[in-house]
Amino acid sequence: MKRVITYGTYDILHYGHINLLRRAKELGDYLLVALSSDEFNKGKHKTSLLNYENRKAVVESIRYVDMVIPEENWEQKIEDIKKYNIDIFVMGDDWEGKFDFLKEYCEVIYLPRTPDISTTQIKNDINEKK
Ligand code: C2G
Repeated sequence: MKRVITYGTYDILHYGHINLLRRAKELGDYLLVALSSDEFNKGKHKTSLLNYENRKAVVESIRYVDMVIPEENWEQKIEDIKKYNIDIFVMGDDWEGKFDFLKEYCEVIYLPRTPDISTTQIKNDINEKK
């Protein structure tokens, strides 16, 4: 039973997110998503349109996702890997190298981001169409 974890905000879900989650699940048998809390998003200088409860309900409904836990700080990753017996940590390659310190605890894989799609772009498009 290979257990995979990934982290993110997952606001205004799009196929870039789905591509990431699908590939992450394909690397193992069980996928845990640590979903950024609204508070933590502030720390990432991100404001999500959808609040945590809303984003959690959406991500939990994705067929590739087995469990959603809150991401509340930058320091929890090592603890999460131990607590949930994680074998593989996955992130999009916009984070390439940033989490290599986790290699001491599990496999670290950065997957190519899906080009030309982002929540920021979607928000901008909506604003332009107003
Ligand atoms: N992603 C992707 N392709 C896109 C957009 C996003 O592969 N076109 C991936 C990102 O690389 C990330 C995941 O989808 O792995 C979630 O993206 P965000 O919600 O933007 O996550 P982020 O704000 O980068 O949070 O501790 C880590 C942070 O919480 C990561």
